[in-house]
Amino acid sequence: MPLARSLSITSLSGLEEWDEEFDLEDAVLFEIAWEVANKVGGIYTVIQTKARLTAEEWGENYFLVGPYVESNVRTQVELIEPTNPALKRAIDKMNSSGCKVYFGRWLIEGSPYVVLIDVAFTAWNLDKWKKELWDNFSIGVPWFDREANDAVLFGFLTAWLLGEVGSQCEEPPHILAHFHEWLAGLGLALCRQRQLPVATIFTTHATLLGRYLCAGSVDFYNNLADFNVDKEAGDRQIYHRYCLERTAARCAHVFTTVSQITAVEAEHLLKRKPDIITPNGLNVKKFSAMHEFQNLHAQSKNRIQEFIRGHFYGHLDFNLDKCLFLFIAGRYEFSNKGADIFLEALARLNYLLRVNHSDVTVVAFFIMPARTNNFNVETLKGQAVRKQLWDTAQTVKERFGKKLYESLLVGQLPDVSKMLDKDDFTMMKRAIFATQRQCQPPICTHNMLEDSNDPILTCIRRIGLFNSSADRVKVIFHPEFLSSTSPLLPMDYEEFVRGCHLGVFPSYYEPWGYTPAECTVMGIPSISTNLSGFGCFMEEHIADPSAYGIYILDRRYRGVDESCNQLTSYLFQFCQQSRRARIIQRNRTERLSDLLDWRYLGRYYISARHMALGRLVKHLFFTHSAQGFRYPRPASVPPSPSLSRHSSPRQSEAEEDDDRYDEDAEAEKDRLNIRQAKALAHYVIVTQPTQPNSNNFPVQTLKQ
Ligand code: G6P
Ligand code: 1S3
Repeated sequence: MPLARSLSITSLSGLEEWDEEFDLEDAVLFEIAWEVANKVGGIYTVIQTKARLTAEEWGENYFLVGPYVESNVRTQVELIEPTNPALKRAIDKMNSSGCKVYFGRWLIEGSPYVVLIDVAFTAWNLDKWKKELWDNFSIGVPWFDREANDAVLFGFLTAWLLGEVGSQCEEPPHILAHFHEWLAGLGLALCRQRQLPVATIFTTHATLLGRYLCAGSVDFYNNLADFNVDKEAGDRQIYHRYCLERTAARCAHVFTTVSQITAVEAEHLLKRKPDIITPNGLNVKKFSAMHEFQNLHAQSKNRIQEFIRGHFYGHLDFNLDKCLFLFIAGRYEFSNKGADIFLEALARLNYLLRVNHSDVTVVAFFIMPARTNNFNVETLKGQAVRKQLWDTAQTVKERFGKKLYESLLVGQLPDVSKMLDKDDFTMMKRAIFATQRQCQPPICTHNMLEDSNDPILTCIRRIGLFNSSADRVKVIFHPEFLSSTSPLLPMDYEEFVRGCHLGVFPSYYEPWGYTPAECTVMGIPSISTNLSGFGCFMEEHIADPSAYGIYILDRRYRGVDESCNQLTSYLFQFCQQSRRARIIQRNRTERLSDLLDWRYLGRYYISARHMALGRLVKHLFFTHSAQGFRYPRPASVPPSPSLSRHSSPRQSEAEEDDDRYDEDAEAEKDRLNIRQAKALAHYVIVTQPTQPNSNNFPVQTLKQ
């Protein structure tokens, strides 16, 4: 395959030890996922944020492969002629055989090339391919499962594409194909079954069975080893999907997943231990001025406060300056995402704040999309009333200003008692009357279609958090993702997160969890759990996570009630922090963002690719050590044993002005520690004598 550009050597440092016959310039990387230029869930974020780094590493030899969805293509993709001659020939050949395959640039950072396949266009092949699937793998896909049918079409088409690319070159290049999640997995199994010269990687971002089991009332982690997987999958009518997933995992040269906890899950449920963990990163945006993100917090917080003024009109009997904004966001899986224990902990926090006569008010936002028929009238009215008050104040201010100006023009000090006339008072009284309200401020911003059995609303009814004046904890359920064009809360998700004080994600099932990671890179503290990939990763890499604003809840070794108490105590501690302590904590949180940058975490992907190539090309074998590093505790935090008491930077208001705390010096010390720790995180790739391919999994693993 003629190549336009060689591989970037920076990212592949250490490769000088590769066998000379192995020409790296000849390698091509295909990354295949249903969520390429097609946002469905978390995998989109993985691929989209990683694209810049991978495009830098592989240049012209990197191609993302996904489904063609017209609405997405119109807004995200620039269609062009294929840049690579062999790939062009392959695409042309497929198109002349009744397929519709497009080539373009995905208009995101890194502008990677994308090959988009219209699966519906080749649906006429479905029966034939399903028969082939049955004959070769004994997997039968029922006609009514639309998603699985798409997976079959997508799988056969991607395998066709990869086979075609290889056969279009006189000297076939080294092809690496990285498949994400079960929806793309069949292409991998077919590559192995057809014995294509392709080094394959399969990454699972959650197991199908794990997700289903956790959503039920199963004690998942204590019974992982004992599940009868076939029966459980069958009972949930996902046996065929499960077979597709398991076949891909078993056939891959290299099998990876996003966290240690999901690795254990995969070992038991998919019956293969992942070869390497590939944690999820983010594209970290660094500000030149260190305090820029603090300013952004203040700006966004002001906008949330405006919304609160409208939402609580007539009941604004709390001090907005002492109001903390907490939030949970994500797919609406009530117990998997921990919304259940968050609500319970909020009820307990409400009690604690009341009995301690705290002047702090907490507003907890639930941003989880559910079925609605639009905003409700009471919520919209709140914003209209606020706007009217604002307009009234502006009008009176203008009239007042005009009179003041006229008085000064004639050289007189104004008679303040005559500055406002009767009309002004009437206008102001009318505006104040409009703020009278008979009902409590609403919990939910929308009209829910299933109001009576919605899990969040049902739980709120049980625990009695109704936004009453006496409550120190208020709840707002926004059952729709945020948008900057909303008439209610016109902010996009990033702006909203920046304006909040704490993200709360007490998940029970969370292979990785991007929400707390996003909080971290924006300098917002968060609560996650030791059952989430992110929580475990942070626990492993940071000596004292809570000092950095990373609170990790124990949901693994404690019962629900105990975890709930722990969550309550985290929340209560957080409410007791002074403003100064929160600012310091945000600075520390933001300093962790390097750890979540693809520039650091991308190394695990590189390692997986080397391993896969090593397993395909038998004379190469590498041992890999994508060793990590551990952030020490912040310089200003005292060492143990007092650490456990002081690890979060709690200070009394009186201490706020204590200038013994030198924030810049702490940041500098932390940076030095981090540099030293990173230096230890060397990335070792050592060539080893040839070993037999340890991954000779029978392709027909599921055929007895
Ligand atoms: C940022 C701003 C400060 C502001 C503070 C509020 O740090 O730079 O000017 O006082 O946020 O913090 P808080 O935690 O009370 O929202
Ligand atoms: C999955 O998306 P989810 O929210 O369904 O993949 C994400 C990306 O790897 C991961 O962050 C998340 O935990 C998984 O659950």
